[in-house]
Amino acid sequence: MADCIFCSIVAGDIPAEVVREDEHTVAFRDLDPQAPTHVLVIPRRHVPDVGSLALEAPEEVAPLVAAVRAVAEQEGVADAGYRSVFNTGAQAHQTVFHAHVHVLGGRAMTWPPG
Ligand code: D5M
Repeated sequence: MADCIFCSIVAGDIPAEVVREDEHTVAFRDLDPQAPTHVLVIPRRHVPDVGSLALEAPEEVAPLVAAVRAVAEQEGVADAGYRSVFNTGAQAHQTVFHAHVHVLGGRAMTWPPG
């Protein structure tokens, strides 16, 4: 989609530190990391949020979640525990309207999130 920064990363038009790719997803390091490990996992398909992915392409939801797990294992944070976050909508601090999962790990998390 034109003017979508994450579509540009998927297309290879702008650089990103890609850590994993498969048929359905791309995972790359967040520009503004909030934890020692902070990776974004996105569907290649442009949809604004994960709920839209579930409606438009439900067969791509499981690969997205599996990619989150694979990234956590690859980054060495799976055993200690990690957080997966879908910010959905402006009030929830979604700033990029291409579905993405934040994978955060490498430190103790607090609850509730801010
Ligand atoms: O999270 C959107 C996240 O996307 C935010 O943590 C910054 C990150 N971001 C934005 N542009 C880039 C590029 N070009 N590379 C890597 N990371 C990026 P949200 O849940 O929408 O607030």
